[in-house]
Amino acid sequence: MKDIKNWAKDNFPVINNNDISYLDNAATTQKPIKVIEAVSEYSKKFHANIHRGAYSLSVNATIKYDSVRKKVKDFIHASSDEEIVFTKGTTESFNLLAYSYAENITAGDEIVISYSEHHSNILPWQTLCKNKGAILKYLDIDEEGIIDIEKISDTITKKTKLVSVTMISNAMGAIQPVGEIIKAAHEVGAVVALDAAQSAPHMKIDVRELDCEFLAFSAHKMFGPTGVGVLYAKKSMHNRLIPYQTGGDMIEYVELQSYTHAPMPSMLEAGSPNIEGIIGFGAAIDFIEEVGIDEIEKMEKELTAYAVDKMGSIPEVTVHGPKDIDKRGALISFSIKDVHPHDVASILDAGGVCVRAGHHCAQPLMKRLGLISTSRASFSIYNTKEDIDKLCENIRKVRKWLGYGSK
Ligand code: C6P
Repeated sequence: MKDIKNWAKDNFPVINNNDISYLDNAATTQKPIKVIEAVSEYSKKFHANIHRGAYSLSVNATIKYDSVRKKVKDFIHASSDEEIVFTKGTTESFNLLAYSYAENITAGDEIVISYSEHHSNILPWQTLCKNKGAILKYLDIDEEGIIDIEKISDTITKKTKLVSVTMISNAMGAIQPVGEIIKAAHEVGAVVALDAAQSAPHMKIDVRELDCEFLAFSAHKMFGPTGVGVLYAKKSMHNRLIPYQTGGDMIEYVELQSYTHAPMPSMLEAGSPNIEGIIGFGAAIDFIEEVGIDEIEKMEKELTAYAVDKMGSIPEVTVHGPKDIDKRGALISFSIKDVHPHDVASILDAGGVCVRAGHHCAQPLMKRLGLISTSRASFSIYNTKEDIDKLCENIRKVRKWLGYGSK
């Protein structure tokens, strides 16, 4: 990939059709033509409901749909297709898990998450703890947003039954020490769920190497359609889970007053799924495989290092999160002295730069770090140093625009 700018324009219609530097990839990535065409081709030529029809159109749709499950399985190095549950996204994956695993939690048990979590990995556990009389505990973080491994044993104890943490913080960019956390959890017999929403698009995920029991991520943050996600559930956990929703496609037999459910993964996939979205997700995985996940990680690391340096040298700018680039994912949360992040985002927008501003759905994290909100630039493989230069050029204008003088 020599000329990324032209490659990006050739492959990503939104990048080609807008004169912008799109730096909100942690929120959602743009879709390559291949993904758009896969959805369109499926809708034009192959669409039928799956797992139902005796006719070949439906059988073929089922084959295409199930082939994506295999792609996802290979992508995260799971052991079997049965371990891959399709959901609407990371948020639904955690809600599903908290509901479906609830039978294993009783009063006085402890569930451990961290200050670094997105709300979707907080609220489902709050609800479960309230319903069961269990206790929700938080792993502490340092000032860079990294989970403090020195304090792990204060929080993960013999009472801990489940630990759920993010691999990369969407708000601070911190890569979390999940290896140590998984080890500590397993030592006390707890199971581990990982939030891979910000890691699956950027680095190799190997669930067997990680040795986690559950893992969640969203297709739309990795070049796929919105409304599609995954919950990986290790096979040895299947007998601990109960159906999340009931209805079509998740049953074996239905009697007047009872039913028996289908085996995994159907047990957790009630109703007609987002078939075209899942087909598009398959094309997104193909796209990532073509570019190469290691290549993506390498390019994004270079870009992030360049951006940290460049942004950090602008007076009045504070770059939040890890200083060590090896501990940072492909995103930078930043503040400009005396300027509200929403003003920053609006002024950058006027200069053709898209960044997110706010609490990034991570209010406990922001509060823990003494922040209310930040601006955030997040990168993907179609971004270039030119995008970072444009970001910095416009950051330099922000305080001027607001009448703070030339800094
Ligand atoms: N973060 C962001 O701009 P959904 O919305 O279900 O696809 O993903 C939820 C989610 C869960 N965990 C992490 C670490 C995330 O970053 C997100 C989504 C977006 O940061 C939207 S708030």
